[in-house]
Amino acid sequence: MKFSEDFYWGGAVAANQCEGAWNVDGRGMTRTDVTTGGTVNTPRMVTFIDKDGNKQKLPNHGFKLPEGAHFAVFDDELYPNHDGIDFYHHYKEDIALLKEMGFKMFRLSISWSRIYPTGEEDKPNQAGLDFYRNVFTELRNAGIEPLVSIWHFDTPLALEEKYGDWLDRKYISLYEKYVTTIFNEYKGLVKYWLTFNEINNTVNFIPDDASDEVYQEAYQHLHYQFVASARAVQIGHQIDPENKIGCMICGITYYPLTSDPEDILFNRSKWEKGIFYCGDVQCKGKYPTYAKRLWKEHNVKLDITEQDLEELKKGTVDMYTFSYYMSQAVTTHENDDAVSGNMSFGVRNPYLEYSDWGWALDPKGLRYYLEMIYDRYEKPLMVVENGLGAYDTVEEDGSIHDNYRIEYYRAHIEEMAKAIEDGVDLIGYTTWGCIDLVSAGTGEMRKRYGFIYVDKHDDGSGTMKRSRKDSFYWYKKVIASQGEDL
Ligand code: P53
Repeated sequence: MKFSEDFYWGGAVAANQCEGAWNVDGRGMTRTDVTTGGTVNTPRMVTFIDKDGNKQKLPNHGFKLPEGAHFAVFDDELYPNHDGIDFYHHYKEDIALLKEMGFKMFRLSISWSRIYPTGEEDKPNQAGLDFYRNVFTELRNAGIEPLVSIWHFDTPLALEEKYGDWLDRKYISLYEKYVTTIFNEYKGLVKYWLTFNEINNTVNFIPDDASDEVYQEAYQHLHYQFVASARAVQIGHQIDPENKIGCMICGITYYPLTSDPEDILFNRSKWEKGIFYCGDVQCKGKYPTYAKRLWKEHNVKLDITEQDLEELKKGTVDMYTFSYYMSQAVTTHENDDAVSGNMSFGVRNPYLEYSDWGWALDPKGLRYYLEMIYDRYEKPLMVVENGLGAYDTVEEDGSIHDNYRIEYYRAHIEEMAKAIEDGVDLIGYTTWGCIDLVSAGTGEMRKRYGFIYVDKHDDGSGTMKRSRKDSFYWYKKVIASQGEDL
């Protein structure tokens, strides 16, 4: 038996991608509420009114609100996250389906702006607190352990408009207020927490030729989030010593395309900047040696106080969790074979196949990542996102034969089993989008990840009816056999 009896098999979603009910029960807005749908080739756009009162939109990736502008929702645009898959009103039915699959853990996030609509209220919004209490209670009754992301890209929009995107120290105390509220409120109901989803995206996805100003803001943004995360770990432990609080890193396994030493060094800088930088601070409690070199490369000067450094030391995480979808080959050489997808994901690796969205399918890269990271930190690990975004076809009788998804999961679970045999302390696996939901990158519904199909489409139509794909029955069997019957 490679996977222990208490291994957390499950799945994951995020509030803004599944809940819908964007303006219900006092919820405040967040960036996704002003972000349109896109496709694999066309970016999602953020809508706003500029300082002269004109309607404008700019690509979501790398977006920064221009001086004097205000975010705005336009009548003639479609915002897929407004309705999501209406988990807000379907959670009982959804949790019943997860229970049927035998889930041990369900990862979901709390929407900050349901609790503090503008981020600056003194008192939390009771309706928001009640909603999550009901969801967590429902999960507990189903025998499913909740794993809660405190922040999944959803800063209250009012804060972003006022203070920029984590560009003000004020965020640390506002986040502290929010986490104190939820740790107190859900004490005894929730034990596993993640402070910031894919915290490393901020630097990892900066284009290589970005300006020093872009780097300056990204590293400063991250510094405030590191301190906020460290404060949350300390507060969470004070409120309930049983709490287990983790970091969450977007795990991409980087490979050099050639053996040219320049490529080897370039690859190393991808790991340092993109992957290790955040994990090192959050797991080891201090900035790594190479941080100074990274900052120098872009003339970055950070607002860091002595007190901040103390907080980082005291607030190291209990576990390292990460998402894993793909590896990425990188090179310093001229190369026309860039992977076309909804983001730049390096150059084509001739040994791998790619998803319809240009993501490299690489289960071995998962084992490599697990073993490398475990050796570096020696903390319990969880894979909290993994999955294949794919087009599904509903047959006339309503069945969905998603064999490609089953194959993807089978291969990744096999590699996790090898890592466990090699001694890695892997404690859980929550697959991404176990229920179909709105894609973060493209805003599409047709990029589906689920075991559970949701009748919702990119033009906004659909009954929201849930149904079981073939992978539903397969995953049920995998969980029942503790990962033996693949
Ligand atoms: P979608 C990029 C690369 C790897 C993971 O992504 C990423 C992203 C951002 O799109 O995000 C995570 O929906 C994220 C989820 C997201 C999931 O991966 O673009 O934590 O919110 O849905 C899959 O296919």
